[in-house]
Amino acid sequence: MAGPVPVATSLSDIYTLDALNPQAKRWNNLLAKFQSVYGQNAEFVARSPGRVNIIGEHIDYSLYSVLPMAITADAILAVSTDVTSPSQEGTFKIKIANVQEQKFPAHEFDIPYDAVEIDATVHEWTNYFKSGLRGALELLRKKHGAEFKPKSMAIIMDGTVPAGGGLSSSAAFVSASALAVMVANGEKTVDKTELTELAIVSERAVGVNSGGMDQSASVFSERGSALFVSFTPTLRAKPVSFPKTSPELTFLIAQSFVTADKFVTGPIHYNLRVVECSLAAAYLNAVLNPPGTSLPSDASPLSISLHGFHETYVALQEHQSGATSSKSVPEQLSDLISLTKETLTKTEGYTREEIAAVLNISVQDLNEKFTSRFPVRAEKFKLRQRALHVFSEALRVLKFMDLLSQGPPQGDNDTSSYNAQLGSLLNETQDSCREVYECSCEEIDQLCAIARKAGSYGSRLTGAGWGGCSVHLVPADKVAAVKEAWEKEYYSKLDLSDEKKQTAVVVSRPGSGSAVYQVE
Ligand code: NG1
Ligand code: MG
Repeated sequence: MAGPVPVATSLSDIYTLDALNPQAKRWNNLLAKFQSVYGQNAEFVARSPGRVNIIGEHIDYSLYSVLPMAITADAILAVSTDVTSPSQEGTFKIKIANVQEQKFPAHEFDIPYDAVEIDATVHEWTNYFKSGLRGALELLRKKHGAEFKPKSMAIIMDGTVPAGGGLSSSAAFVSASALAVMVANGEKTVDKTELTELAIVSERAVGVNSGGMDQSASVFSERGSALFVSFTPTLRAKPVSFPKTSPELTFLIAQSFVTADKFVTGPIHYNLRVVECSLAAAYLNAVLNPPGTSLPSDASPLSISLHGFHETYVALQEHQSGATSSKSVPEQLSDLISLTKETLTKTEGYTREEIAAVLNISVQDLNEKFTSRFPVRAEKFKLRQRALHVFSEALRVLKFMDLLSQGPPQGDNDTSSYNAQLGSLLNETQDSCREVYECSCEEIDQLCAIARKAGSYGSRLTGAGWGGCSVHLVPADKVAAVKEAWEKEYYSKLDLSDEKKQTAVVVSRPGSGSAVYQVE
């Protein structure tokens, strides 16, 4: 599972094994495009998929474990390093084009060896490549020393993960880019953990202060399995299979066609939630731990997380009582939910002044520490609601994992009630996202309500929310009914092109993670 990304897989395998695979046509098209734009053959193709998150929403950046799975839609990059270098000393060349050339215009960059500049204030598709490039070069420089000279590259990219749709087109593109750069610069094996960690940090350069779920799912996933991703003490990804059930379970992904653009709304949505969670951790620490306790700096986007608070709190309690805690993690999380309710009593939220006073720092210091790198716009920070969502969602993930590992009761021919238990956890997640974390939207709520009425066990938003995609746990024999209900009650009311209609709903099967295919 850990270990290297498969680098030597031959491209011809894809065609011979899957001659009828619609993907083969797309890959051929990519290679033909490469030939027509650059007048030569690509050397290799790097691929990374999008993902759907099954459960564990908005908790990765608080360092709690999540359960996503890779989907078939992906980013593929055809690459050659046979590029005339720029005349300027100390630079290398990147030529990059997209299969959809109208929407994503081609670019050429001369880049200094040690300074990949990214302007996160403009929303430019090549920023994602550059962020993967920057991360990969940092790693390569660490490995090979300061005199390392990056190779020039010519690239054609094709992406099928819808942008702004909650299926993580960005992580697919960044991970595939970082992988492509590693291989272009001669790496014969690429370690999955290294690749994921660099992709996580890289993506923050594009302006979103994200957690690590998407990149982990994109890199580590294995065909046929979901992926349990933990972030502490180190990044770990474990494939998880679904038990056999009857009726059989299917995941449906339904687009809302509400585009949630994190670049526009980051300061009031995503990045604000990251700040609220870190502030909640700091606040709970200041009130509940002994005076002077500082939280350990960790891998979360703002270096202190609710999970960091959780661990510190439990350790200090144990220390005080002189015993090791006999409480299980679910019990600890239940305690934290009660403590949060008692400690963070203001439902209307907390001002900067109020928080700074409790943390015993100035408002200026608070701004410097929590809101300077990724600006946010808010008068009040809803610490109570955000912490409650995170602790309860972390608990739901553990319950879901427990159910999966137990499987349905032995000998049951009809596992409907087991299926319904899985589904109701997803429904609880949606309730919490809508009411407590405030990251859903009317359209997603509608899609969920329609699906449940037509037979879905559990329906919820997936990814960041505020639009984008929803995921539904549906018995195989109800898939048609759910699709029909959506068409009648939702999609037919939107003015959709045929192309959009076709991508509105997909049956998702867990797909495989990052790989490189050699073109011979
Ligand atoms: P989307 O919006 O689906 O890419 C985002 C974050 C994740 C995670 C989810 C919410 C990025 C790249 N990803 O996913 O890390 O926090 O929201 O669970 O921003
Ligand atoms: Mg994204």
